[in-house]
Amino acid sequence: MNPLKRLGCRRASVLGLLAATVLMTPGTATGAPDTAKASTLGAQAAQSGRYFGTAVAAGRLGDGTYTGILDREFNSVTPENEMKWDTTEPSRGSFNFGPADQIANRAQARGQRLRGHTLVWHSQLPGWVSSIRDANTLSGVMNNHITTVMNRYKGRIHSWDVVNEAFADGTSGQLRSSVFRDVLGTGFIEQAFRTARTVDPAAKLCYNDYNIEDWNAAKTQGVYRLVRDFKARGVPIDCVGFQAHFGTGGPPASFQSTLSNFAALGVDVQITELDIAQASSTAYANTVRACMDVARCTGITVWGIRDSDSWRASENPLLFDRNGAKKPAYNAVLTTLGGTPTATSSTPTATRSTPTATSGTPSGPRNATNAAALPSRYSWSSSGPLIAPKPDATHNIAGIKDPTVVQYNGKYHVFASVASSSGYNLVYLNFSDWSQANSATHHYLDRTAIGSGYRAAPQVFYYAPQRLWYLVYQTGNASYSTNPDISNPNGWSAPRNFYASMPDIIRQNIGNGYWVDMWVICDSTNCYLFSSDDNGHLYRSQTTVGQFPNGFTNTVIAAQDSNKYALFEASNVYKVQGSNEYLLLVEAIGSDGRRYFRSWTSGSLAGSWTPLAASESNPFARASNVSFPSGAWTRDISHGEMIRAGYDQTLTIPACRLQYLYQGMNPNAGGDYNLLPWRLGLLTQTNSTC
Ligand code: 9MR
Repeated sequence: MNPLKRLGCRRASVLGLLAATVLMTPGTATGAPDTAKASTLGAQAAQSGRYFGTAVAAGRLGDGTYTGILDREFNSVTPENEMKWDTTEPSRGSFNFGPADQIANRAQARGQRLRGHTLVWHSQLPGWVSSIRDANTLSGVMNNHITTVMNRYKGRIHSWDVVNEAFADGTSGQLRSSVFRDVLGTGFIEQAFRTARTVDPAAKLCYNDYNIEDWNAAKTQGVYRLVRDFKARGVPIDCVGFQAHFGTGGPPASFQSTLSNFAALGVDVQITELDIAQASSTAYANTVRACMDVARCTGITVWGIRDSDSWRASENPLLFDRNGAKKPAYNAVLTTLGGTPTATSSTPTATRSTPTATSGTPSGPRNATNAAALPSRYSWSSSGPLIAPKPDATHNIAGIKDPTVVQYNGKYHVFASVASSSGYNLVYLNFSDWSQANSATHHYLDRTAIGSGYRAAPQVFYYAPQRLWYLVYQTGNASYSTNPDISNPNGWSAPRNFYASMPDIIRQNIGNGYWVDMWVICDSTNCYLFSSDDNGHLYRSQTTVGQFPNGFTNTVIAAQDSNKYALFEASNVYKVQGSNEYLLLVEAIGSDGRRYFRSWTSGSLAGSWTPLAASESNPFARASNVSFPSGAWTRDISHGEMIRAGYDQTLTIPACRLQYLYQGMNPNAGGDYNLLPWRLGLLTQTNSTC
């Protein structure tokens, strides 16, 4: 929903300007893949689901040139030294997370992903550890270190270098001597990975090393045997990091084979510390191509930003010169990632993507399998108003709107917009039964870290891979907060944005509309963010399940209608339980000026949408197909949400006896849109055949 535009559009509809409007038959929809090219490394890498990161030094974060490039180009960050043992636990049991927090918090606030580097390494190890001679002591110390550091950043690190550089250089193919190997034996690596898995099961656990890029090297073979053995025995390991500190020639000829051979063991591979003496374009392009050509190569990190930031500064090994200007190798990398270089210069360039063609792709009839899942006509029975505003001394609420609801732990948890003359914010309530909905306590979320200011149209779900609740809402951008406990209103984090700014394709199509009603849904591979523009367009961006909530890109028009009122806002997308079908609902304004819902289905979230019950005469839910046993209190069936079968990010709904929580209002009310008396009611499907 949108706050400000309402006067205009409601007046238009009330004046009956639409009465003569012929409703467009189904919004044309396109599932065309986005082949947009980006002009920054991170944005371009994201188009293939990869990240492009850099090592970051906390000490340089005050340098504007440095942070300018960092935030423009990179979507993953590795603390260069700040998570190493000598910094995080300089003396036994005394932890220092200051510098690492500085990097982690900054990255998180900007939607950049984090790599953790590193938990167990013979170097940058404080003397108190390297002097331990007792195995029990060292074992406890190592486990405690892993546990404490990983817990600190739990849920925030996509990949952890659990063990770093454990193999010897040269021809032995064996572990190097270190306090860990010498005191604990070769099993220390397994112990470290097992401990790490129990602490943060969502983080990918990597073994990271240098000089393992050449398939023929003894060291490479040693690491390969370790990973093969771990996989064979079920020891947890998810990835291998190839540091890729190369000489002037770049990667060895066998590099891509090495990556593929490791990937074939069932692990991801990542390039974790890339730098190349003298930074030849060819050498960089060859390195990046090796990753792009291996499906399980999930990302690339360069080991610093400007040459002057590098640990090997005299070899000028990075992508930016000491002034921050892009070097030729930068363009080689961007091109190899699939992007389009702009002029090589130090001027920051905004991310640009070419809008995708939006021509409609007519979709075929629903196939037989899917047709069985949902009927193509609907009738409903509505409750009376179940939830009304509960103003208090500081919240002079006129309407409660845009509900989102999950059932969890025996309760309904409802979040909604609350509207007053001073604007929009959010409210939370829970209750065990609809009969108690009206007596539930309203918790105003402007009193929490979510904060005051414009927040509206929430959507709640549990993101199972991170074991976190997400509340998605609009703030002008698409924003979210997280909470480990849905029932604790004070547990929500401060808002963060999904996008750096409005995607270009939206800017180009929004006209006089508003960017509203963000909606996230995931399948097993990707998460999609839908949004509307009150101008006839439904947009869709995507990221991977692993990257979520970061990396939303590839924004396309998922559906459109030349009559903006026919494809207006408040879209919902659900997975239908027990079928391969997804259901799309979009709110429209009918020829009577009243709100109603149209529906479509698709076999995939990124596919095209086929009309289901999508017209004024055969609506999904409209006053005309709803009965009101307790009195016709509303003629609008407006912004709401289905009662789901579960509560996770798949947004699964039952196929039978659907229920829809919606906003309605006294049809005689009028005046200031923000003061309209919206209430929440519940529709129950009455024509379910199952
Ligand atoms: O870049 C890091 C440099 O600032 C430190 O002085 C150095 C100390 O060992 O570590 C550098 O990073 C290393 C990384 O942590 C592991 N692989 C090799 C990197 C370059 O030495």
